[in-house]
Amino acid sequence: MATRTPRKTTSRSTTTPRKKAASSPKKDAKQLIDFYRQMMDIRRFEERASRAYTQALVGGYCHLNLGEEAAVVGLMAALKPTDYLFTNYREHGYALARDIEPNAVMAELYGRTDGVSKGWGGSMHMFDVEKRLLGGYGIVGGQIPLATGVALGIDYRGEKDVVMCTMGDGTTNIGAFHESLNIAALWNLPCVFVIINNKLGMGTTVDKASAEPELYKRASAYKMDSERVDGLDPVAVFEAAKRAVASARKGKPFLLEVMTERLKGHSVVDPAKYRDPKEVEELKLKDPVVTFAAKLKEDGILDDDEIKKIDDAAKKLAADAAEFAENSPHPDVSTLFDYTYATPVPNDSRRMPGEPLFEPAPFPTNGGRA
Ligand SMILES: Cc1ncc(C[n+]2csc(CCOP(=O)(O)OP(=O)(O)O)c2C)c(N)n1
Ligand SMILES: [Mg+2]
Repeated sequence: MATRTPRKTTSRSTTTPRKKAASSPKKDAKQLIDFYRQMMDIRRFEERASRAYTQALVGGYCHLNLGEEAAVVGLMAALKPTDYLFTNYREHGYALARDIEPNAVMAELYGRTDGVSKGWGGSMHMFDVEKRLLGGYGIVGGQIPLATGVALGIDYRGEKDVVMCTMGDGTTNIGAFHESLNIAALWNLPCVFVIINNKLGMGTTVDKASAEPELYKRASAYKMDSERVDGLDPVAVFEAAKRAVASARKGKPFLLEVMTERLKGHSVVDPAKYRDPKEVEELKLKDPVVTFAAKLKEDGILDDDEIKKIDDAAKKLAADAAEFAENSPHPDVSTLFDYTYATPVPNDSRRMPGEPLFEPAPFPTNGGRA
């Protein structure tokens, strides 16, 4: 196939010095407060989700964005509502920051009909076409070729949207990561690949899993621009994500590595005993929600009362979502196969769990002769 040329762009390019965007301090303060509010909403939502899981109200697996709030909020703020998002299974925060109703996100965790995936997806498989969140994937790296394919579709149709595809550090050793980056760079696809480097893939540290632990450098193998950013600072993430998205919108895919922390275990049930207690203690000092609140206070943007009000509102949002989820009905089992494929597929099995794969063959009455 012929190499695609980058789409025609305006005068901006990643190599020209960037002009500082004009902004008023008041507008900046409003945005910073909004970032903090979103981070707090995610924090309290995840804590509530964790509690619901331990109360056996949530089934399956449940992975939380605790510690990754600044990364989530900064990234999502750089997208237009019409841009597409793919994530891994650690995606509740992304759904919230993408403006999906907290009630619908919590109801999905509970597996109820009012959930964003009608209760059939659960924690790992949030999907909302309207908000252009195309999943939620439990297979490590499963989202990367799909995101690249959507970017190809956008380019093919000559549209201006961008795809953002987030993944963990551990995912960069999956073949699909390399195949996708290669084809995206070769065909100039409008895709931002984001590595959420929380330094752990389950219990394995990055330096034990990756020969080149500075993961953003992997983009150089595909002549792709890349950057590493402090993922505990929502403003730094936002600025870096804006650069990455602008590049992708011009037909130059980008690899962004966001350095963050996983405050708890891999999933809710993981006690993370493999972590050094000293390191766990140090995590408290790095907590992005706490440090960002301190910064806003120091800069005179929020005082203690206002911080408490934001926290109280976040707790109420999460509690209300949990109550809503508990009262939402379970899906009817007859709808089990309704959303497997977007369009009907011949020969697709509609067996209920436990039903035999094949009807027993009829007993030959003619002794088996033709
Ligand atoms: C193809 C595949 N291999 C293995 C697993 C099991 N698994 C689930 S999560 C995970 C670790 C992924 O770590 P990372 O990409 O850093 O993401 P994080 O959980 O830190 O967000 C593994 C190995 C899986 N789900 N899919
Ligand atoms: Mg990780």
